Amino acid sequence: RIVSMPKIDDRVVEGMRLHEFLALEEDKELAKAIEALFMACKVVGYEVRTASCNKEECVNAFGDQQLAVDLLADRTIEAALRASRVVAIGSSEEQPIEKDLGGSTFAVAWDPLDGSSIVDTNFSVGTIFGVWRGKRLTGITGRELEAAGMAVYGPRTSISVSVRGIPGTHEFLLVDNFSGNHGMWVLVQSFYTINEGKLFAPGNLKATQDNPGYAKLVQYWMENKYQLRYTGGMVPDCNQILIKGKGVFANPASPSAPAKLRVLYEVAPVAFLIERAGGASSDGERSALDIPIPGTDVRSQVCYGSKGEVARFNEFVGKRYMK
Ligand code: P6P
Repeated sequence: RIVSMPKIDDRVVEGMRLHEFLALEEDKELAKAIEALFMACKVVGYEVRTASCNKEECVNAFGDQQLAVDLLADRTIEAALRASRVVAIGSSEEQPIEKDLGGSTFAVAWDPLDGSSIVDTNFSVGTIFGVWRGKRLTGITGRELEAAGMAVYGPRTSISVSVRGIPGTHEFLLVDNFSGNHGMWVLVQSFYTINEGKLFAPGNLKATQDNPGYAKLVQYWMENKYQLRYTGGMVPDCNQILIKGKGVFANPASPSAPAKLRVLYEVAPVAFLIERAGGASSDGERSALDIPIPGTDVRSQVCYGSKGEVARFNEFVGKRYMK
């Protein structure tokens, strides 16, 4: 059942190269920022496969343990954005300050390696990025995003991206023909609808202990024989909703298991991708794109998926069980 069919852009075709896709974006500086992020993610994919997973003797400003590969990925992305000369401010989950990147036009937030705690088990991990116009990353919301993307470092390296001037969300695959340039980005599919379908990715299950609405919702999914697909990595667990064109991802909160996902680096950019693909997002009451971001450490519970699944999350869970 097609829930909604936003306008499809017939200029976007399977097999097109990244530079051809970005040529459709009228804002050439925005295209430059996206190109820099794709180039950085190509390198991060290589680093994930080759860098050490040893724990660094340090933690980030949020107190999270940092891996060598987290820091390497973070530096790679920062360097690429600085070299683009169009990014004024950058902030990452590893260095959650607003850093001057020497450019003029955009403010970029990124999670360099989301799910790095599962790199050692060789599960898929990813990079999440959001691009805003201007020179600040506080006092904003996801509603003002100019572009967002998430790279998935799995058996294949892909990026799902959405750019404001081009309808839909689009998946690019890194096609490495061993020609020595470490591969090229090729558009393999575009997403315009997220249908109702029985696939679920239930995060933060410990919240069912004191969030009865979530316990009821998980029971609903189980009783209705939904297909369980959950790895603990937000990027692959959310990207699958785009690829399969259906399903629901939830990471709710409860008094004993407070919200852990950060709005600036994770929740807002992924909400942009899902909603621009015809899906929905919610913090339990409203679109995750409307969550205010007064600071870099704002966290929120979140649900992504088809409109029906997100409505069910709002009905069962809402925000009545938050801390
Ligand atoms: P839980 C990984 O550490 C992460 O930040 C996200 O990538 C992931 O969705 C979430 O935590 C998993 O949380 O509570 O389900 O293990």
